[in-house]
Amino acid sequence: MRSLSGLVLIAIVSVLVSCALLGGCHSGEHAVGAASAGATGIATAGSVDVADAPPPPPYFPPVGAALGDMDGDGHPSVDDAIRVMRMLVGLDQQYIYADVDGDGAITVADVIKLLRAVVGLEQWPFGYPEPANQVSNLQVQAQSPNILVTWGAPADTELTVVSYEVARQVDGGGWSIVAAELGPTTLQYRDTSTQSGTHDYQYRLRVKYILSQASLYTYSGSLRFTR
Ligand SMILES: [Ca+2]
Ligand SMILES: [Ca+2]
Repeated sequence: MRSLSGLVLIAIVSVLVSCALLGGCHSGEHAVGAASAGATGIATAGSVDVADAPPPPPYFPPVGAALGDMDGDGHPSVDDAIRVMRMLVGLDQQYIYADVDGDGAITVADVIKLLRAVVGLEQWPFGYPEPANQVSNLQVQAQSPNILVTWGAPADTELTVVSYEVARQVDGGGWSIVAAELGPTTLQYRDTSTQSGTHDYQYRLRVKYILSQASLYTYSGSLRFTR
């Protein structure tokens, strides 16, 4: 199955390389000279044997890499494009670095744009991912018999928020998720499952964004609460 997937990918990439060179699948008119010069680069890069030596998972570029630079070497390559293709066809988890045109989804257009950069038809780099910022002003208040958790939406990012995840710790024990997927417009959570007696509660919250991005956790202060 693995080698079949690899062959399919090679076939698809071959078609896309043709599209990128001819400009017929995307946008169009480019100097013949540029396309000819690029063709040499593609032929060389095309010798990568995907079927026999797929790149090792998890295919995530290092922090700070440019969009589309999936292997983090600072340059666009067919290998980068293959990694985006693998996400596109569901072989790997999708990741924001593969969204080179920044439209919030990984599509064939991203692969074509990347391949066009490989042959010099697109300017490189395409830019950098938006930061997956944390929430602001996380607060907890006693509203007996519940605890109310409130926060502010993350600032300074254009990334689309998918959901918020809230977890709770009681008396310094382990963290348990009390709300896994609160909607993107939600800015509070009422904890109705407080325990009887007096306990110390702490909450942490993270933002889940599109394309498998998540913020770091934001931690509340500790609240001693009696029910
Ligand atoms: Ca690269
Ligand atoms: Ca895209």
